[in-house]
Amino acid sequence: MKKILLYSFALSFILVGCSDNENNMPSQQDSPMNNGHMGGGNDGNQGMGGMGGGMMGQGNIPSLESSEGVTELPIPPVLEKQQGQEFDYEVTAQEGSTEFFEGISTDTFGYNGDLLGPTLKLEQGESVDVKITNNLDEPTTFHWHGLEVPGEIDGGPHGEIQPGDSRIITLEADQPAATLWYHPHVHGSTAEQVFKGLSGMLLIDESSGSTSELPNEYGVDDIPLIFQDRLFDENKQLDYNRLMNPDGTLGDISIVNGTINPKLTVTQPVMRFRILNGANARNYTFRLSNGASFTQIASDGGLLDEPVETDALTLAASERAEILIDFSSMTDEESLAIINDEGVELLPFDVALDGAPAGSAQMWTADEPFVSEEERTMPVTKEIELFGMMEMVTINGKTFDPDRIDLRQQQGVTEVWEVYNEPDMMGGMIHPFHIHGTQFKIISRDGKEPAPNEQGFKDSVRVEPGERVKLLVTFPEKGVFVFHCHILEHEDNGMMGQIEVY
Ligand SMILES: [Cu+2]
Repeated sequence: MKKILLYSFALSFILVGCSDNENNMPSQQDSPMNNGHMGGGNDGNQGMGGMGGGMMGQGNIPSLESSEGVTELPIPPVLEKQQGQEFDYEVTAQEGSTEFFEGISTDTFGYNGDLLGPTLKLEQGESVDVKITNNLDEPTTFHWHGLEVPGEIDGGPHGEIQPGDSRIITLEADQPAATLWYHPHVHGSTAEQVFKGLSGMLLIDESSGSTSELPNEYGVDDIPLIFQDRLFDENKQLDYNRLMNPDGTLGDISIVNGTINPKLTVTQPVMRFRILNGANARNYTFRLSNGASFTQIASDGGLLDEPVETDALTLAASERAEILIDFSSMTDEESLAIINDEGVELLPFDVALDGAPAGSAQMWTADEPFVSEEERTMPVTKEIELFGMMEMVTINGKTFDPDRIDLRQQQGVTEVWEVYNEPDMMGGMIHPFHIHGTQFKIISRDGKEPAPNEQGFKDSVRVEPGERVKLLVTFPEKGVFVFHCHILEHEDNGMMGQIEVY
């Protein structure tokens, strides 16, 4: 994936269009992103249709409400390095309470706090010792989603930490700079623990010697955005067992970085956003409220082979993307927001550039295809069939058994996986397929080259009903890893298998 630095150019995407809130529906015109296989992930298209009736899974997708823009977006703090300890960082899962609604306390879970977790920042090539502690009343695990670590410390279902217990593990950031995250993965309770608030960002920074000119001042022009939807009961509690949907729990309340009704004050002309779809199940298609385009620069596992200019970005649960938005031509009077496909304002911006210099960011291009001819023509050696809905979900006809190894693959040896989403009589639904312990390449979707914004490393991939996706998979570390659907309720219902890397 050799990059040629092309030139430093001012992002000149024109921020035109209506600035008045009543006319901010997204443009309906097709963009390259929205053609073909990219089009199925719309918020309103969770399944493939034909799933009518309230009891039938996600047939009724609750609309989110627009942010009223009252609370400045909180930025998760960067986790500070410990001094004089036998470990560098400490991450503790704990109970807490959060005031989502004024004057009302909601019981939540968090890492080192009441909700979500601090951002763990590792430098490329760095190795750190992390003390993980479970202060919950139930077992949990600490999964480093997207980090290529040995199975033993991956924090999958075998990595349970019992209540009150701790463990020190060594995490090595031996992979490209990327936006990753961490969350629990205890079998049968992952969905509930994430729903209650356990998620945090894990960033791999470029090594300090790098010459990247991308915005990288955390919290200033480099902003993590964790998008989630939540369903509250009449007492404004996250009573998971009452509220959950076995086909993927969807909420009507949008939270960004754990906050309802957020807004973000923008002070820099070019902003980098690290977007995580941290929902249990909801698919998001992000747009700008004025229909302007933005630049996607990274996928799950790092920078794209080439940046992609687009006006829509679809992410299924657990997928990430990094984008640049150029605010430099905006006036203080114009309004702008990140919206979803229904025009719901998820994150309004308050632009206050105050004479900041014109924006620029260094772009690059690739001098060879992301997937080589040799890689593209390799034979399929692993076949995965995703099937079902609700409690009846399977991979290759089976549900998860922690004592069964489903597949084996040799460390460092690349194989082609073909993932097929078998439709059912209801049509089927999108399953976001995630493999632990690897950043893979998407070779093709139904034989066709993936969209430019999927020509970068991935650890999760949306698979549409009836679609066959070919992946180029290499495991750099040994151990037992799981692969599963990242609709967390499907995962808890057993839509998961195990691979032993030897
Ligand atoms: Cu699924």
